[in-house]
Amino acid sequence: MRGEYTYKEILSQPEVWKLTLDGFRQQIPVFDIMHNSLPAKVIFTGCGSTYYLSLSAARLFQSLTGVPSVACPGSELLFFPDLYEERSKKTLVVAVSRSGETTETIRAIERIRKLDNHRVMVITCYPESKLAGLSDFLVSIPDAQEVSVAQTRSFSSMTVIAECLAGYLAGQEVLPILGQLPNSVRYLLDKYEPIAKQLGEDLSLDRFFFLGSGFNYGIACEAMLKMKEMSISHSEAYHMMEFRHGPMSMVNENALVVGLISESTRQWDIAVLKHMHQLGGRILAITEQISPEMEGWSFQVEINSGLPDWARTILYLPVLQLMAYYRSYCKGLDPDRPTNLDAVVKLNL
Ligand code: F1P
Repeated sequence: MRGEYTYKEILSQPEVWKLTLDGFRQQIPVFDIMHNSLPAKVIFTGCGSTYYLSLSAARLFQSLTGVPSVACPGSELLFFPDLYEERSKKTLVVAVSRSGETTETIRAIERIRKLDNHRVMVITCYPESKLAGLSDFLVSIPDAQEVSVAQTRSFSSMTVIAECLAGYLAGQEVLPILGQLPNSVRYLLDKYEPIAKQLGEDLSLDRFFFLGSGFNYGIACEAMLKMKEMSISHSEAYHMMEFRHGPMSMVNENALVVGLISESTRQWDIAVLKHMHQLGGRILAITEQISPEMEGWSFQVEINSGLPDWARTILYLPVLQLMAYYRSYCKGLDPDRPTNLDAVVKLNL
């Protein structure tokens, strides 16, 4: 059946995140090596979904540990290393890749390995992959592997690991905090599948905008990519406030504007979404707590996790994965097999 694997993989996230957290517990010695001597700089890198993951991970890592952290696509690190590398600084490069076989990421890491002062951590679902073989520190989550081409549970599980990494190295009580994620995602998938279906199957919508700031920007980008890959729809992602600086010209009654509301910028985020509603757009607000000011003009997903912004960020995504799945299916496409796309981009360079 079309989309069979994607659907199962999205719904399996509660169990797979649990296994991911168990795996983290077992791999704590890997992180302990770093605990006593944090790097002076961290570079997160990946391609496509795993670049977007890197964007959120870098924000998280810097915000929790205070260590300056940047994110870049594997190709940019390969072609323009001077923009990212500071050879005198003890640097940790975290390469993220579901497959561990993406050419640009591998090439970038092969270069990095020749540098003094640089260590490589790989986060992947394939411990036997070529990229894994290039790591000084390896964190693998085979339970999150997928049959589908578009990443869903692999992306979210690798994000959970990035949250664990940042939280643990920052001295947070990571497992009690992040241990709540599997139940929270189960609640969200159960409660909000009908909204995801309703909006996904609404073919009067012809453009999608995903807005999020800080930790949530990378997640907004990933939601945008799911909509594009699975359903071949016009889909864009922006930092929340950036949307007013031009892109809002595209808002009309056929637009869905999805706001990933952060608690720390809540009033600003709500103001942007209200404005987009006034311009005729339909609004989906994803928020920790619904407040009366959001009633009447938006669809709402209430996360209700009790978690801080940094720990909650991955919870914004699963309902949006379902929305992309339903739109794809409704358009007669196969969510498991996005147009023109393979699971790994391997280049003969
Ligand atoms: C990255 C990636 C995916 C994309 C497609 C091709 O792969 O670009 O984001 O959806 O499947 O590969 P990886 O390096 O994370 O395996």
